[in-house]
Amino acid sequence: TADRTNWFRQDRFGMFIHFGAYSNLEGEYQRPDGTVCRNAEWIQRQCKIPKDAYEKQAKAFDPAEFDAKAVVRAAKDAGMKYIVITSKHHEGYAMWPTKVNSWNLRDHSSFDKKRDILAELKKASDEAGIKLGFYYSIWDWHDPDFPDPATFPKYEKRMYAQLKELVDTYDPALLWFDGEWDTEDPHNPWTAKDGERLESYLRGLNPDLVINNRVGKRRVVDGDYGTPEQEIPDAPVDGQLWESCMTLNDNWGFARYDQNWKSGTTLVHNLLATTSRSGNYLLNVGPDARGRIPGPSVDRLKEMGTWLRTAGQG
Ligand code: FUL
Repeated sequence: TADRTNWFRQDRFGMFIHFGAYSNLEGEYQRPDGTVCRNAEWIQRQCKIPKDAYEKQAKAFDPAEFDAKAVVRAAKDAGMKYIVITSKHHEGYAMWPTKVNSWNLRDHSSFDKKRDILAELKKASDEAGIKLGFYYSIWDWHDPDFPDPATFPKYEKRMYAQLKELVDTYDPALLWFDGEWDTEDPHNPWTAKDGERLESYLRGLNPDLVINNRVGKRRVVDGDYGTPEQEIPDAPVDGQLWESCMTLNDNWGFARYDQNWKSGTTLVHNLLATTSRSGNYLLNVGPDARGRIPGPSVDRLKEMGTWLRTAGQG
């Protein structure tokens, strides 16, 4: 693992991107009775949006203004060295033209059929010397085979196929799993054994892949590093590598109503608190329905970069 994680231990500061079909709602769902329910990437579940209504809104998703070069520039200017983007969040919607199903940005959207934002991001990242990784949710709200232990193996096959597509097509440096838990969903069939099997499968595809601990059950032996969320632990967890992920406001996905932005001072403080404890800092942006990173996010990233360069570390 020492070799595999070399870059990860050096790079320290990354950009998380939460982008999916939920982004198209921009945090607000108007119910048939006219009332509005608010949430970001969990909006489908938290607002109990019926499947057909959710699919219908996804059909209109057209992030035409997603600009991979601008995203990479924003990351680089902030002093970030790697990017992790949601390839598939809990909603199950793939952000690349997967052949496994049609619930994806090419086949179920109003987006330009010739575009592939993961390919665009890969190219722009390579050109800028930035590493690219993919978040992938094991938990899947869309695939009917997920929740039933009897049909789960069928889902698992499709999940393996999607992950192979991602590795073969985009050669990611890192995979960031999520949705392995049973706290939110007591019926989540994912076990520690499933995690071990998946991890060795992925290592077989590419032994250099850096993988987070949510591939399994967040045990020290699962994956390469721990994933505290929205917190900076006092001490490293069990001597494991770790990366603290955090939002710039209160949400991961874009939420029009959420203007509770952290200050540049707080963000720099968090970055230093994390890295001084040998952790990595993965700071999130959530592009809007058109694919643009919100202005207040870009401003804060700029502020951090300016501070880092002034401090002579950028
Ligand atoms: C959590 C997810 O449920 C959130 O939506 C977000 O992706 C966060 C980074 O991980 O477990």
